[in-house]
Amino acid sequence: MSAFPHAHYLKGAHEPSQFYPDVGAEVCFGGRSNSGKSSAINAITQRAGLARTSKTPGQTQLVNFFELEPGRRLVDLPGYGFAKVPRPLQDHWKKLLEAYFRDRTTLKALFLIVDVRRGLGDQDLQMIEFARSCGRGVHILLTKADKLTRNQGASALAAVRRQLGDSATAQLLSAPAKTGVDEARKALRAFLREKNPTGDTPPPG
Ligand SMILES: Nc1nc2c(ncn2[C@@H]2O[C@H](COP(=O)(O)OP(=O)(O)OP(=O)(O)O)[C@@H](O)[C@H]2O)c(=O)[nH]1
Ligand SMILES: [Mg+2]
Repeated sequence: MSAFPHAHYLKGAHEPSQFYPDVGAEVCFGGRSNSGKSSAINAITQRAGLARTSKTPGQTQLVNFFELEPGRRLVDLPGYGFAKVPRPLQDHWKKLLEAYFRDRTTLKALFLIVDVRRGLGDQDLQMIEFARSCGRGVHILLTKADKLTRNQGASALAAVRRQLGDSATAQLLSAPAKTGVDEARKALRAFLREKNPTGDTPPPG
């Protein structure tokens, strides 16, 4: 049984004007190209094929909105760090992501997807810093944990936690082995339940 049996794709946006209406609550999935964002989304929702995965980096080219439950969304962001994406498009994505993080009132948190074998790169650190400066929560999913031994995974996680301090939480994840999937789903649900200061339910009276 899927954790989100009614999850479905809403739309992709190439411009802020195409963003899905900003009501309810959402969590976005960002990170380097090919780090496993789309696979993580499918594993966490238990919906194979919900987000499109690929061996070719740079596959997710739009800000893709998915509805998990009424008023609760998950957003798959284009990945960064893929050199073959033409410069003008990279600049366009950067502006698009900045606008999204700055202005999106329903955005509760960034789930930052990092290949556990690579660790945090400069762009990951910039993304964490930027999300925090916009008042968003940050949870790191160290993916592809199945590529490391249990000990190697544990020490990679400890290193990332030391590096992050209180600025973010972190965990290991493997999409094919399903390790860490329950923990990630719990974190996702916790962020989506957070009270929205701008309110999706109007105050009484
Ligand atoms: N072994 C292993 N492979 C994984 C895992 N997660 C993703 N992959 C593989 O990594 C590749 C990229 O996965 P995607 O989920 O498409 O990555 P993405 O971050 O969405 O990529 P872009 O949308 O192109 O930026 C695919 O070949 C996946 O099968 C994992 O946990 N373990
Ligand atoms: Mg993707």
